[in-house]
Amino acid sequence: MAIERTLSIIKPDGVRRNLIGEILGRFEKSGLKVVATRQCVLSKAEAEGFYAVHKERPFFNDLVASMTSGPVVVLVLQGESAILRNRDLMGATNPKNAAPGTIRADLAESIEANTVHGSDATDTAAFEISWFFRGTEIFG
Ligand code: IDP
Ligand code: MG
Repeated sequence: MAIERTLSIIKPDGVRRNLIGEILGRFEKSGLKVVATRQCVLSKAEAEGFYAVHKERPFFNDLVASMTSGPVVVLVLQGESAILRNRDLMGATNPKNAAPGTIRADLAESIEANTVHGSDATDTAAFEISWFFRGTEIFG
């Protein structure tokens, strides 16, 4: 078991519905530490670059449109196995398939407006964290 860092984003639908505190509370109650935070509106270029891995997918344009539709809260979470623990807290991509008690099951509106992003592996976590934060902005 290793201490890891992972990138989380409270997506525009979550910020719009006043869920920032609810979601941060779930991370903190689970024992993950919030070691960096930033609120911003993603530009189209930032969202396209961040989600470049999905650029051939049919939902790519809708994904970029929804991620740029309002402010997001970008977080770095730190803890033992943080990447997998965050994915477990989030639940499945489609809220209809998400386990009860997960963020997406409890709070998400749809597969498009699914409220949170979370890195899915060590390499993507490193890329995604560096996309948003300099080392000196992370207080782990
Ligand atoms: P993840 O967010 O659970 O890691 P990914 O497969 O990485 O899921 O997809 C990134 C985001 O793209 C999802 O969170 C969701 O908002 C959107 N997305 C994924 N699959 C679909 C789909 O089939 N239709 C519409 N949007 C989708
Ligand atoms: Mg993903």
